[in-house]
Amino acid sequence: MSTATYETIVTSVEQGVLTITMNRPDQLNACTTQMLQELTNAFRSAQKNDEVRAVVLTGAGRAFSAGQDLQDVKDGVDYGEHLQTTYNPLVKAVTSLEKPVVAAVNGVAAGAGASLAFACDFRIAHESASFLQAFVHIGLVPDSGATYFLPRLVGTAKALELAVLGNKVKADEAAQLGLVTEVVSKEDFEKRVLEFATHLAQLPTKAVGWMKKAMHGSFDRTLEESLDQEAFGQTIAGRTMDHQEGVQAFLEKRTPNFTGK
Ligand code: T3D
Repeated sequence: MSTATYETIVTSVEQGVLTITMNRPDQLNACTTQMLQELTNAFRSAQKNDEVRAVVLTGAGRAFSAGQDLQDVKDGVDYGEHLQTTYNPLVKAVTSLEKPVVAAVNGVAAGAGASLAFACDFRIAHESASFLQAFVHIGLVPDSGATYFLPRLVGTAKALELAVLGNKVKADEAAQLGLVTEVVSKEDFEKRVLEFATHLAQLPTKAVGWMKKAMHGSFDRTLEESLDQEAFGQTIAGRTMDHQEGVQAFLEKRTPNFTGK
């Protein structure tokens, strides 16, 4: 793991799970340039660290993230350039990480904060969580992957409705829409997130990493290309120790002990 010291995020590793906490609670974890760089570094370090087999992204305090810190926007900045150097590398670091990523959505996720949650592989929502495509309220367009992830999660019509109307989607509605994996009560939230992520960290990590890559690219491929991709993936997975362990455990009628190798 990188020994980098972070100022705007907190990281910890427990049972193979790296938890990254956005830590600007007084600003609802709104993203400054520094925080975006630190988040990107943390996700890139997770790729290199064999100890890490799953990642949780969450926020300190009552919010997941309110998106771009509107106080941290410099006069005359080109937003497109800013996105290309901050949010876009972060979104790519999350999606290209060959390990599962859970957004533990502990409260409101607005603007690019919602996009970040959508870029994760799973979303566990606290009962007070909500999602807000806030961009329209300040005359901007969805960014940080929202136009990619949202239609894939809820369909084009609903994605457009959420973007144009900018209404807040509460946790239960988010679950009905398929935006979140599950909604958890405040009493059980932390325990459930760790339980869910620990389960992910005990899976055959290389196979899971490959599944993530294949599913993300799926809509861009023909059936023929998908079949080729699957055959290639199965060659790789078939050579892992985790595959051997999975078969051995099945034959011995026991639970497999996957190591991520
Ligand atoms: O830069 C680029 O490249 C462009 C990229 C843009 C990406 C984007 O994310 S654009 C969208 C930016 N985000 C927003 O527009 C959301 C703004 N915030 C809100 O709409 C609301 O705060 C929330 C719905 C998220 C929460 O509402 P509520 O009522 O629970 O809390 P609040 O009272 O509005 O906020 C609490 C504090 O957080 C408050 O500070 P104060 O008054 O206590 O000192 C508020 O100003 C601060 N805060 C909330 N959001 C942001 C923020 N400070 C800076 N930036 C924020 N985005």
